[in-house]
Amino acid sequence: SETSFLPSENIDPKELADEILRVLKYRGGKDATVATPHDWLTASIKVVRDRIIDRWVSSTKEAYDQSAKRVYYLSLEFLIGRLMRDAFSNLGMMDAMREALSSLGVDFDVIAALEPDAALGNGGLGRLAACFMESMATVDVPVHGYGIRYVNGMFRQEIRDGWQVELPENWLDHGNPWEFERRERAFEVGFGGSVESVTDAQGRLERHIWKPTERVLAVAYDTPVVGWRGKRVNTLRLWAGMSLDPILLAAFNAGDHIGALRESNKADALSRVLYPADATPAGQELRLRQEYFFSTASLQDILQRHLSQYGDLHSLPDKAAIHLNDTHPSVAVAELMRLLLDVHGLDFDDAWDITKRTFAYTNHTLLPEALESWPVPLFERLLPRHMQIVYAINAQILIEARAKGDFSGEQISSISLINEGGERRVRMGNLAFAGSHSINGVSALHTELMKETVFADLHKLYPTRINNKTNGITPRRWLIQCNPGLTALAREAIGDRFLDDIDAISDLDALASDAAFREKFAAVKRANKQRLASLVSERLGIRVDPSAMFDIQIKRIHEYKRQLLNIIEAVALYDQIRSHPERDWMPRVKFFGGKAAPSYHNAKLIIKLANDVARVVNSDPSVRGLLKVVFVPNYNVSLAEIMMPAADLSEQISTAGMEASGTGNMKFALNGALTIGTLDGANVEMKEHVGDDNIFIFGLTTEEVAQRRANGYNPRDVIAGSPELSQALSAISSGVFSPDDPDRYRELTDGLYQHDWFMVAADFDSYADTQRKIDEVWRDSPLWYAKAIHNVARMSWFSSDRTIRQYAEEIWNVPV
Ligand code: DL6
Repeated sequence: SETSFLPSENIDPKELADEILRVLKYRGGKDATVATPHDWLTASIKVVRDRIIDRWVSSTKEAYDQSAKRVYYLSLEFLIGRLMRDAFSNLGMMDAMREALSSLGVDFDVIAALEPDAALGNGGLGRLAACFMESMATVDVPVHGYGIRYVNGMFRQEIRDGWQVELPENWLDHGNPWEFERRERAFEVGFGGSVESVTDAQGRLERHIWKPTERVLAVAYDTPVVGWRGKRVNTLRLWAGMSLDPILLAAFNAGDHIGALRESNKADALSRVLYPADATPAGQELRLRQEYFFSTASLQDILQRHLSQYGDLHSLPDKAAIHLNDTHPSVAVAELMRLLLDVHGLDFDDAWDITKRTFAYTNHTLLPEALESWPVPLFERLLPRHMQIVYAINAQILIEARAKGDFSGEQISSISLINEGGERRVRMGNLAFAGSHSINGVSALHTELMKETVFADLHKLYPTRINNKTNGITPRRWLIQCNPGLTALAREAIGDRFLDDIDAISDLDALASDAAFREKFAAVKRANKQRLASLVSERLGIRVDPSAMFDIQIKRIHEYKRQLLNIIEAVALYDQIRSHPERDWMPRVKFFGGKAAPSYHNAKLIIKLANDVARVVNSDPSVRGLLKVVFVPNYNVSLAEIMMPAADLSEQISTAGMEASGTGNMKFALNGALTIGTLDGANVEMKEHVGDDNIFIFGLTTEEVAQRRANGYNPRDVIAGSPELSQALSAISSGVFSPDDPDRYRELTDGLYQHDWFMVAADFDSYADTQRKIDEVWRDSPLWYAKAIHNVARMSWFSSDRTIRQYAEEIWNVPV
């Protein structure tokens, strides 16, 4: 009923409480006296889910009835986090639900904290996919998200003796009340085998038939995704692997009980674990299998839906926009070609035209090590027909390039889908580019760099394809829901319009000069900091003072993101505070959080260093609490929801040219943190929006980084010229922070002296100077909060609603 979608004021908490009890009893088989907190959680989710289902059914029907063009968003990662709060908040039921539960003696916050994070992603790319799903439901774009239902998502990080330890995260242990298993929606997925050529009576080739030797099933699990005020509900369809023969009975009867489960185990493996690699290579056969598994299942599903509605595949590009989130699903280009050629009997030119008009691709990184490519022998063994198709596509694009006449041999080989230098490999980025009509970067700078670097030659061949779509974040999760204090303050000050149209948040700008408003704003920030301080005290036993500046760097641990620069600066500051006790230091807490890829040695060492520095600094009485360092373990979406609103200073300090966009930078600023950052990724555009005075930019630009590298950068000289840096590095390398193993960080510091690829030394002085300037602004709290308010007021352009509208209009050609 429509009344369910009115704001909470119109929902009677008493009726809601009765409904919860009914669900608990008839769908959970329990009554209130024996219900565990998990039972209450499940019942609460089912209550909101029921309301969502009504809209889900009507959204799906509406898209069908209107023959609307649908978007299909293929992503190997969806970093969703918790869903319950999102759903209640989007349906305006939060207050009523709190009251209803409390009348039953249940604390909403306690059960909400039990919901596991759906961590089906590594970092930025996966979280962007989750923000996009929410925004597409909000701005009314009909979409199916497609991915894998990993049983073990992102690992749980524990810190033992300062080191990262990875443990499996079993998010499905208590079942998943959000999802619907669709056994009837299952598709066969093949691997290996051979390709047969079928010829006609005259011996002319008619078609190819792929005869795989391995076959498994992909079974659909659907989760409804609800937009703001429940306007539209879309589907996230995740595939799970299932064996065609769950048990080999003959083997079992012959006593081979383990072997009897072989097929089943192989199928399970496809959707068992998320590869925990972010911007680091994950070159395992299983990974390629996962990529193909979810790509083919999604395409078969899409084609079946299209055929049942329209009966002909020539109209596919008019009715379906298939988006490739990074190269992970780019084998779909070859798979769509195979389905069109071999299964549906189209000719090559038609199939290729349909493919290019249907696909679009987003690139999320320029890091060479993260650009996927697969050894030709592996690709050929697992996907022999696709290998033939890749060669056929390659022939086509190389003919086009040669026909243009102005491509050198070197340029032709960089366009090729096959890297012939050394071990022959299939370049997945080139395949995605060749098979798409649109290729976008995720910030203005990144898009320009794509044109100049990795895709320079493909761009020359197809100059209209590359375009920019700067990332965004959903303001529902990243403001309204995670920062109820600021939301309430904004509603009181400027009314409710911003809830529906985030651009209206700009009305706050004028209040930056209003002392009374600034004080209220500061009080909200302080309460958010207090919440983080309590968490840190409970979980880590570290006491931090909420009146100190909370300086936060939370993101994946990677050398290019330069957590090391931040830690070295902490060491330098520690040294300064002890050497100059007479100075009026501004108290600071430096927070770190993030996971390292399990095989990334230096990243893990950086985590250990942060913890070693924290131990020494935090226990040194001569620091007098002026500096604290805290590494918060197991950074995930839920922790981000607590840390973003608590930040005063946001660290976005990557080596210029290396961070494609960033989205954490946007979340912090929207929650009133000031940014210290390089001119990298979306920081560049943030600076334009918030104004030069409201952001702290330091360090080398992209061009300067390139120049320094080209001119033979010598970090040793730079270090020698900076007494602060030299001292900090010698403290670290001589074991001041690792007395139990004095050489622990020698390798890390030697790397800085020898090559310093990420320009930590080159940017150090500029970074440290900027930090001291920031101290001076912090000292002037009216000035600080005025800047913070400007940040909140000027961030609306970074809403993923804006990003999605641009995708819809400029790439997918669907109305919004
Ligand atoms: O586009 C989302 C996000 C960007 O904001 C980050 O700058 C970028 O590092 C991240 N990339 C990845 C992919 N790594 N790979 N492949 O997460 O994408």
